[in-house]
This record gives sequence, structure tokens and C-alpha cells, in this order.
Amino acid sequence: MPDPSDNSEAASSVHQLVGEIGGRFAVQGQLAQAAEINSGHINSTFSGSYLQEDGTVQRYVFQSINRNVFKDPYGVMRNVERVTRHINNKVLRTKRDLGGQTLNLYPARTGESWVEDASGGVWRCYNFIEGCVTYDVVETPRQAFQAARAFGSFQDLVSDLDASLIRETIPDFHHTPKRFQRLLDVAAADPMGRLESVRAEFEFALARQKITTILTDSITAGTVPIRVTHNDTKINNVMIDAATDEAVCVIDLDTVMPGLALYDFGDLVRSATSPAAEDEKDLSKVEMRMPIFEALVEGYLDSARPFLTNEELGHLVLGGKLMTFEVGIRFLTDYLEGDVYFKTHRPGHNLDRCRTQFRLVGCIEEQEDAMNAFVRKVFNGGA
Ligand code: GN1
Ligand code: MG
Repeated sequence: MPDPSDNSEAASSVHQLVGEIGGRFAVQGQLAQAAEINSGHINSTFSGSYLQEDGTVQRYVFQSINRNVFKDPYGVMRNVERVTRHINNKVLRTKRDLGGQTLNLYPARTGESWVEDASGGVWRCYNFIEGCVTYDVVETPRQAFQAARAFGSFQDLVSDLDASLIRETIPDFHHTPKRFQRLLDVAAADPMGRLESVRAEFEFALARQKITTILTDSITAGTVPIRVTHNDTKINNVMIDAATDEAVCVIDLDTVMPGLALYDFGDLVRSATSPAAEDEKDLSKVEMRMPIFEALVEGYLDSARPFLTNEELGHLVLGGKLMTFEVGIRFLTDYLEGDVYFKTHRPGHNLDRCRTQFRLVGCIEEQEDAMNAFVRKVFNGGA
């Protein structure tokens, strides 16, 4: 039986950590409660509830940036400052105050938007978006529609932000051929001696090498435009109003960089269409749910149709297949390397994740024609 004192010890160390970090930001009130938010594979995230003099409680989010992943955390913060300021200025100009329902950085007492801890960790503080939930698995077409529309609106809101001012926080983040080459290099070195045990997954990847270059070739040919994009449009990166199931705002802005609209739409297809968790071990649960895909297309086009080109529209399904494949090879690479990038919570975690992604690629391949037919029907105005 686990020792119950372990839990309370962990809770009190979380309380102490949030107390220390929170005290360095310009937040008001007395820290009453602190908790770790265990979502996301990269950063460490905590919430702090602060009791105000009038008896109300104000919640904040504190997040430390993973410096192994983000080599220039200050560059990340400059981007986040720029993007949140841009969005907030525009949203507040066109709508009335949304009641704190956009992402805001709270300043540190130094006036900067971050603090550094004793071990060099860089922290920021955001408002806690109240009354919202996030989904790791989409339950209804409405949620899918809302999430996709929210990411389309996000792209629209940052479309007049000068892309040259946005730093590339992770160079070549969605350069699929480079991701593929990295898999080959790590497999050749096989530092953990794991390659033999993933032969089937490795062969699956090798058999699809030729799809990796389609979008990078389009970029080179100038047929798809580079935009400011979110680049991590995982379904749990959109806050959904718990009462109405309406999308309120998108979060996790660390990878906002010049990219393709197709990466954003593609990662939605990857993370929303399957009813199975990303790390589900029972692969028979993985599927590409057509009604969810259709809702993603409709929601995304509802906000993004005015600016998307025909070339982009023609590649929406490919974007979904490619992003699913890309994340699959990233999980496989990390497994072969010894789980050094993504946070893992059990042995073989990255391999389990890779397998769901590859299964989903297979499901997309089976339904690709029907998916493309639906996109054509919608953009010809026939849905
Ligand atoms: C990571 O941070 P999080 O968990 O939202 C990763 C994404 C992957 C995703 C897979 C900076 O996203 O690229 O698609 O895991 N983020 C980074 O679940 O690498
Ligand atoms: Mg995230």
C-alpha cells in the first residue's frame, strides 16, 4: 500500500514551489492552494489559488519552460509576449472585455514576463481560464468543430503579425524529411539496443519515406504560403467552456512560428479523430472517425476559408496523415534514443504512443479518398 504521507509530502512541496515562484510575480492575495497540472509532454505546469481580501479566489498558472526542448527560453518568451499582446489588442478592440478569457502573461516583480529559479529554470505566469475544460479525446463533433474553428481564428488573428519578428523557437520543428533523417540516424546508432524490438514500426516508417517531402517540396516550389501558425494544435491545447462546449481560447503558444496552415489542421486530425488515447495499448480502439473529421473540416473552414488557398485546401487530408506520421516517427526516435525528449510515465510509453500514431496513419490511408471527397464537397459549397 502506498504511504499516504508521500502524497501530502508531494503536495506540500508543490505548495512551497508555487509559493516561491508565485511570490516573484505581481499576483495579488494569499496562496491558499497549489496543484500540479499533469498535461502536456514537455513543460511543467502548476496552478495556484490566491485568496483575495474580499474573500474571492483568483487562480493563476505557473509554468516552467523545458530547456532541453526550448534552447532559447527568452526567445520563447519574446514570441509569447508578442503574440498575446497582438491577440489581446485586437480582441479587446473588436469585442468587449472577454472576462479574462484570453491568454495573458502576468508580469514578474522585475517587470519582465518571466523569472528564473535557482537552477536556471525559466517560469512564466498566466491567468487561469476559468470554467473551461480540455479534452485529450474528443467526444462529440461539436467539440471538434469548435476546436478547429478556434485554431482557424487564431491563425486569422496572427495573420497580420510580421513573421520575420517571430523567432523559430525550435528550428525545423515540422520539417518532416529532417525528422525522418533523424530517425534513420538514431536507428543506425541504436544507442539503447532497441531497434530489433521495433522492427515492424521501423519498417512501417521506411515504407512511407516518400510522403515526408511533399509539403517541404511545396514550400520550396512556393505553392503553399508560409504563415504564422500555432504548430502544436493538439486537441488539449484548446480551452472549451464546460457549460456550453464552446471553444474559448487556444493555449500553449511556445511553438507559434512561421509554418504551414496544414500543420495546424493536420495536428487536429491527428489528435481529435481517434477515440483512443494517444498512449492506448489496445490498438483495436484506434480509428479515424469520419464524423469528427467532417466537423474539423467544417469548423476550420468556418474561420479559415477566407484566407486559405486552393492548394492548401487540396492538401488538408495529407496534412492530417503527415502530422500523424511525423509525431509517430518522433515518438519512435525518442524510444530508440532512450526517452530523452517527451516526458514518459511508464516503460515503453513512447513506443505505445508511436504505435497509436502509426495505426491512425493506416486508418487515414484506408479512408483517404472519402476524406478528400468530403473536403472537395465542402469547398465546392455542397456540404
Ligand atoms: C508535445 O507540449 P505538448 O504535450 O502539447 C510536442 C508536440 C507533439 C505532442 C504530441 C514542443 O506537445 O510537438 O505533437 O507533444 N511539443 C513539443 O502529443 O515538442
Ligand atoms: Mg501542450
